[in-house]
Amino acid sequence: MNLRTVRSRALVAAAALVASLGATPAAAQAPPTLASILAIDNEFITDAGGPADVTIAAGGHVNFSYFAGASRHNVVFPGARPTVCGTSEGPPGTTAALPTAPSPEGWEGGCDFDVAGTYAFVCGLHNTMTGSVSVVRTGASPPPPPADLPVVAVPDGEVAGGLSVATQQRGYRVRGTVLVQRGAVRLVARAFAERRALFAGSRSRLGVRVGRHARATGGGVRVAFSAPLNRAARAALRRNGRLLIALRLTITPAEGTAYTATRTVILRPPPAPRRSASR
Ligand SMILES: [Cu+2]
Repeated sequence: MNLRTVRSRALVAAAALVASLGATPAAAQAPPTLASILAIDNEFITDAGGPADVTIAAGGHVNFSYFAGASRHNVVFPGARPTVCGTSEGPPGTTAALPTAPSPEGWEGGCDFDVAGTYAFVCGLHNTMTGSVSVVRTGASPPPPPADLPVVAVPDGEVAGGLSVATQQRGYRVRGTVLVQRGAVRLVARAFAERRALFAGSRSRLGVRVGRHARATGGGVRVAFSAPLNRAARAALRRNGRLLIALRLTITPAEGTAYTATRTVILRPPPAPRRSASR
């Protein structure tokens, strides 16, 4: 396939992403929490077709993909490294890993960036293929912590347990509660949806992160979490009337092994405000 075809395919995909995610925010607005970088032969571009230098808010996520081409590419961070990349953050059954070696077309993955800074990346095969992710701390105050319920016990030897997530939920957030052992320091809830549910024309079942809630916790309590959906997921929910979410919860203790659990949630839009009062 020639370069022109590759580029036009990439740009069509990019246009779909942009359309779904909404316009690029003006300079005065808060940076986005999601960006996409596409590898084509042989350069990185943004989903809008520009140079692959993106700015996101701390805690944000960048998707990397190589949809179509005749070469091999990957993404290497020679300096500062993202907080986490790859399959460990995807729903079960997906293969959203960044390839460690330059790889042929058809891969897709992503990374979370929790720490402010500049993250340069380069293709492992083509040193002229470069880009960067600038991660900025936003002035926005974190969401108010949900009220903690009374102290409870967690199963012996476990960081957390008693995860409670309703299978069917309404609204633009994914909610749940979990018992957290004293000493646990960080809870991160991530919501994923299939790309095909989000973007018109996509048949990909790869998971795209559509929501996230991170909070510190001293543990010893039942802790609530509530991950708000991003714009693309809210639009998909309105459009389709339902959205299948894979909720992945990670609780990292001060020491020892992190607790992870995944639950599937069927989200429906919030009740219409002018519905009949009979309940
Ligand atoms: Cu390359």
